[in-house]
Amino acid sequence: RMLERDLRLALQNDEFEVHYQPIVDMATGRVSCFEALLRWTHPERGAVSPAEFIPLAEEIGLIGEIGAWVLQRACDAAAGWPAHVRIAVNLSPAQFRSQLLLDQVAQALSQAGLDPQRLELEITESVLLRQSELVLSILKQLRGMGVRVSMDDFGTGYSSLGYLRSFPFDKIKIDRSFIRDIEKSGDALSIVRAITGLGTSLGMTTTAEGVETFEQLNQLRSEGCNEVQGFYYSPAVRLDAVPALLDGIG
Ligand code: G
Ligand code: G
Ligand code: MN
Ligand code: NA
Repeated sequence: RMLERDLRLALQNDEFEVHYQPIVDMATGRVSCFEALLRWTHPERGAVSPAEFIPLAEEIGLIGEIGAWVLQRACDAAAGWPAHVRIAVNLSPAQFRSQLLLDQVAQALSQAGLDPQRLELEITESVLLRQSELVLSILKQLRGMGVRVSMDDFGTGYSSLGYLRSFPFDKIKIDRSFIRDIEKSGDALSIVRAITGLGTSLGMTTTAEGVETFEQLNQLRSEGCNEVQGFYYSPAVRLDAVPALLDGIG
C-alpha cells in the first residue's frame, strides 16, 4: 500500500507536526491544559487525518516510534509554558505491549525538564480491553512516576463503568457525542449529568469534549463539569499560536 510506504518515511521526512487544543478550567475560565493532536501533511495528498493514519501506524508497527516522538515534542513544548498549564498526550493500545512506554515517558520528561504532574496521558477503554496484568502494571507505574492518567471518549465503549473500577483515573473525558446532543436530547443531558456526578464522587476531574456553543458551555457549567474543550474556544493550533490562546482565553 502506498500510504503505508509513505507513513514509514514521514518521521524522517519531517512531515509530522503536533498541534495543541486548549482545555479550559470552568472555575477560573483560563486554559489549564492543551491536548497534543498529531498532524501529518502528506507531500501529495496534503493533510491526512490521524483517524486514518494512527490505525495504520498501529497495524504496521510504527506507533511506538511515532508515539515516542509525539511525547517528546509535547513535553518539550509544555516546558516552555506557564507552570499551571499541563499537556495531554493520547496513547494507543499498542504502546502498552511492553514496558518500553515507561522508558519513553521518563525520557521525554527528563529531556524536557518537565514536572511529571504536568503530563496527562489519555487512554481509551480499548487499552483496557484485555485486562492484562501488564497494562495495569504499566498504568500504575506511570501514576507512580507522578503522571496523570485520563479515560478518553468516556461513555462510548461497552463497559466504561467497569473500567473505572479497575484503575484510579485522574480524569474522565466525556465523549463529544453526548455534548453534541445535550440541548436536543434529554437523554444526552441525563448521561452527562450522571457522568459528571460519578466523576465528582470518585474524585476524578470531568472534562467535556467537543463543546461548540455558548449554550453547551452554560449547560455544562450548571452540571458541575470541571473542564471544557472544543471549537467554542479553539481547534488545535500550531505551537506558535499557543501564547495568544493563553493570553486571549479567560
Ligand atoms: O485530531 P483529531 O483531529 O482528528 O484526531 C482524531 C483521532 O486521532 C482522535 O481519536 C485522537 O485521539 C487521535 N490522535 C490524535 N493524535 C494522536 C496521537 O498522537 N496519538 C494517538 N494514539 N492518537 C492520536
Ligand atoms: O479522541 P480524541 O478525543 O482524542 O479526539 C480529539 C478529536 O476531537 C480531534 O479530532 C479534534 O480535532 C476533535 N475535536 C476537538 N474539538 C472538537 C469540537 O468542538 N467539535 C468536533 N466536532 N470535533 C472536535
Ligand atoms: Mn483525546
Ligand atoms: Na475523546
